[in-house]
Amino acid sequence: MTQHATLGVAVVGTGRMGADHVRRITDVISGARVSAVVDIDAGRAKGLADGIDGCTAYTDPGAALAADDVDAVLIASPGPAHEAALLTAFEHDLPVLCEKPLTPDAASTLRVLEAELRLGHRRVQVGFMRRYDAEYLKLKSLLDSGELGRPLMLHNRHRNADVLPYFTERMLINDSVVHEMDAARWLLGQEISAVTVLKPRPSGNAPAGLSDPQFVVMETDGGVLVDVEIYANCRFGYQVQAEAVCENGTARIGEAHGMLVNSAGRWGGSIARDFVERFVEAYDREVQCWVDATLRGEVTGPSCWDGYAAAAVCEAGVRAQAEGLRAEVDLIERPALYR
Ligand code: ISE
Repeated sequence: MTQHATLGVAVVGTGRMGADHVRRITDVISGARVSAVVDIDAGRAKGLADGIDGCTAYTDPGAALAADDVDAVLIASPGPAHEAALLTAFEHDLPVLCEKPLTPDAASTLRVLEAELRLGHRRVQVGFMRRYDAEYLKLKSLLDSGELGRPLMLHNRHRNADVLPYFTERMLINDSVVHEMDAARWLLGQEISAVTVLKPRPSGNAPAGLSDPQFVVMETDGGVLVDVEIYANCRFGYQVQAEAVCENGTARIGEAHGMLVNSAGRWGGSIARDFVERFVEAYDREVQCWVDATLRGEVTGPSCWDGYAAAAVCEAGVRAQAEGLRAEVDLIERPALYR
């Protein structure tokens, strides 16, 4: 790999997130350009590439990753396609930013982690973008400062206005609560050791077959309780909130207090429509940090270990959800590369 002064990025998968990242790299952040777009839909890839100077459209990730003008890869294809793309990136020793989930289950994530271990150095930053949100970052530094004493509980609310028709019950865990699983591990610096899932009666707004909302309770190996209300069809907007309860105080984020308007006998503000809007700055910061670190020859941010640990917690979560029991998380010992 020859790295150019401006990082040439191949974006693999140009659906909603992929197309948004193409826009971000082209128009928002510095130090990188999109030199390749890859999609099984040739027309969609060509449509995007045609609007960008020096960008080539591919349908085969292998061909794109072998190209001379590709220095790094951003993987935003559907989860089941990630493993093959990651292994191809490793063959070329290319730096990768991979959207969550790293892969859809713990066994395949472990295969990716082992392949990175064989390379002998980190190559992957996983797209857990909550870690780049300004409010999450403030909460993390407050907890790390010790000012509030030890954290005891972390309450979370994760609400989507609605979800696509193919959204399944296990996706409440794998696709949505996975963010809180990672955020809790990161905020607390602890691993999650067990998961329980409770279900109230389903909302009449939930599609048939989807028991929505659900209440997920996680225990950490440091004795903290983490709860998450996941409500995927709340209708009113997109809301992600977290409150840490500590020995000497509490701290809450995600109230989204932008402008408050008083008018016609009411007061209030607006609620984001979806995660692309709510977390736009976090995504920008995430991709900029990846580009900056890559240009410095470093790999920072959530690692394959974080991707694997989140996948293992998801697996316990899905078991707890299906069987109505408390499921323990099964983790391998953390390899030295990720300590
Ligand atoms: C989606 O995939 C995301 O990553 C969003 O952040 C989350 O809020 C949503 O529930 C997921 O489906």
